[in-house]
Amino acid sequence: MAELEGLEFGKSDFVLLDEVTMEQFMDNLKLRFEKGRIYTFIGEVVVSVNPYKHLDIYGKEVIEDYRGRELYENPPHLFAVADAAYKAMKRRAKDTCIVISGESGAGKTEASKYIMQYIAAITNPNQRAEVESVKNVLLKSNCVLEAFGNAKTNRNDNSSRFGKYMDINFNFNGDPTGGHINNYLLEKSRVVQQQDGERNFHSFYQASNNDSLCHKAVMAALKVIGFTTEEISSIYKILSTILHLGNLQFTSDGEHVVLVGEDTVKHISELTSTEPENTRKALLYRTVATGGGEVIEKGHNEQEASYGRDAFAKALYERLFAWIVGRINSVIEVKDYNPALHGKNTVIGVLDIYGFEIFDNNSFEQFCINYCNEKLQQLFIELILRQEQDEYQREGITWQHIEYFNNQIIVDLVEQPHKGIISILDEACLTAGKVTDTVCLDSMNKKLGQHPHYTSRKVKREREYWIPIPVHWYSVEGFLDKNKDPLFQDFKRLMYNSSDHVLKEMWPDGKMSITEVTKRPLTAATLFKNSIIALVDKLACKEPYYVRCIKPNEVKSPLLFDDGRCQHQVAYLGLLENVRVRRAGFAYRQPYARFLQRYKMTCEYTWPNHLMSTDQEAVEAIVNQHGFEDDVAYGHTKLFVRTPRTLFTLEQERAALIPILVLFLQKVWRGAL
Ligand code: AD9
Ligand code: MG
Repeated sequence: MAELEGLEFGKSDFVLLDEVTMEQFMDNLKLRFEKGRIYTFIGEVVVSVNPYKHLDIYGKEVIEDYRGRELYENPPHLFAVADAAYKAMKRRAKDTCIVISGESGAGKTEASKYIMQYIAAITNPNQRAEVESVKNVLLKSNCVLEAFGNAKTNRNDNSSRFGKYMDINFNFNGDPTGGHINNYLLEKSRVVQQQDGERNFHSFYQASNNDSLCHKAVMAALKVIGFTTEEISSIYKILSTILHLGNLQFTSDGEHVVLVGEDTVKHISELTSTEPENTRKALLYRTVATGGGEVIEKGHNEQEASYGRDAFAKALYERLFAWIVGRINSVIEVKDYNPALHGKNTVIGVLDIYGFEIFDNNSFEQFCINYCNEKLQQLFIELILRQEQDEYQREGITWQHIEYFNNQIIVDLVEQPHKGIISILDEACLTAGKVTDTVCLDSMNKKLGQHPHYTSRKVKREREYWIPIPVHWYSVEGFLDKNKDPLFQDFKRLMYNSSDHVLKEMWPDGKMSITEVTKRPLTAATLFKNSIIALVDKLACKEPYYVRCIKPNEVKSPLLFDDGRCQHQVAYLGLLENVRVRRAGFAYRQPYARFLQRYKMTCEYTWPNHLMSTDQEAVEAIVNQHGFEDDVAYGHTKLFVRTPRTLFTLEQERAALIPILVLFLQKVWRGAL
């Protein structure tokens, strides 16, 4: 139980609420936010509310307060969770992961950075150069990934437009030896189109110099990580290429499509180290194989040419981003690790992934993001329950299963082979001929109409919406195209034939000739699904720690706690459920020795020392003296306490006794007794 905070700051653990109701939960959350206490526990989970102002709670002294301490010894904090994950990894050689979730602007990325800073600060006490260099690269990678993967949106000035999972590897000393970053679904559509008030990725503004301070920081970070001058130059040439593509227009001379601005093409071919004629051709024609195996060049119409240009720009950026991640990985990847020589290599994973996104008009991206959140929510429920059950079993305690909504049914609705939404979508994408979004919707209606969590409706402007998950509506408009995500092979070939080695490296599939390109690439939804399934598998085999972030208001104010918005988040994050699960069994558990150490002063048989043969017997004496017999269970190594009130009473008694004991000890020291 977190202490060192007075009751005026509310309950530092939601498990201590008198009753688990939404009202009490919200009152406590609000009170703590208003008092500047942005973190609150639910057992080992940290609930965090974005303060939208600088708080002096991340400095060196605070780090020292949390270093190596138990979760309940300090007020709730990200550092407490980071330390718990680190301790589990170091002491028990457990792979752990910290899953940070919450909606856009809730503070996930900031939290992940504080966690990484904490881990960096508490490791490598001997300042070994090679470990320092690994730490430096890990920390600097944030700056680069934010420049290329983040953008200003209407919800967050520094919104991550990709999901990030970073593994940090440790040696047996508990020092970082390397890491690996996985990135998920970069929102590449932003490259060609942004909503009003939003911006493109930060990198574009840094490159064109209205963000020169950030640009310097990114350049410095790139160099620290080890990007060569040639590589950095290629990166910025690609950014310029994309900007030029944005200026490229097409018109028609009545018969053919023509390019407006041959100069732009010249620039593009210079920047990409390609032949201008080939660039022109790739923009205006596509090579197709006829049924008879003949290869012909087919001219685009205006619409196709614009579509091709945009798809090319998006793909250039997506591949650039993936290449940067890969390049960072090549630097931080653990090499030459010999477990026989160096001991077990353990891992802490940190997941900073987009939370549920519900806009007025939700599209394919939101569908993917929300599916990912359903998967993570599934894992959360499963792991939290599984962890509880495992512990009760290990300790020989009888466990009463509690009811909770298992969202597996929703996950299945989306991902099941043959029957799920993604399968139906893929099927429509593979069908020859003109299958429209609405035809695909009809097919879903037919196959999923009876599903309790699926419904669709037609709304004005003849747009169709469907709903796989209650309260989430998606417009099917553009689904098929975004799922197919086509890019003409001509662009791939053009890039593969570039004499810029870095650029060429990003387009290995350009090697194939048109007649070889027969196998259909996997669709965007299937690729995403596969990557999320792999992610969940990775997380599931680790000991999980959770940070649940809440956004207090829509206007980035440090003063406003918007009750409705906050309650909504508490509900969909399943936080009340979390408290109930935690309380339904035994809210607290402590090893006998630790319990005894803390509360021995509250019992005459144990203070100052006990004469019993085991710590467990001494703990039983404390419990019996207070009449808490019905509220506890004795495990093999730990005492389990059902209701928070029991521990609360002991804490209060202890707090009342401390001043008396201090007086007593002072007298002893002064020789007065
Ligand atoms: V998104 O899904 O990537 O759009 P995040 O990552 O959840 O979102 P982020 O961490 O970027 O949100 O936080 C948004 C902004 O809130 C930051 O840029 C800070 O200005 C502010 N913030 C978040 N956490 C803190 C904090 N602990 N202290 C002070 C904070 N400010
Ligand atoms: Mg973020």
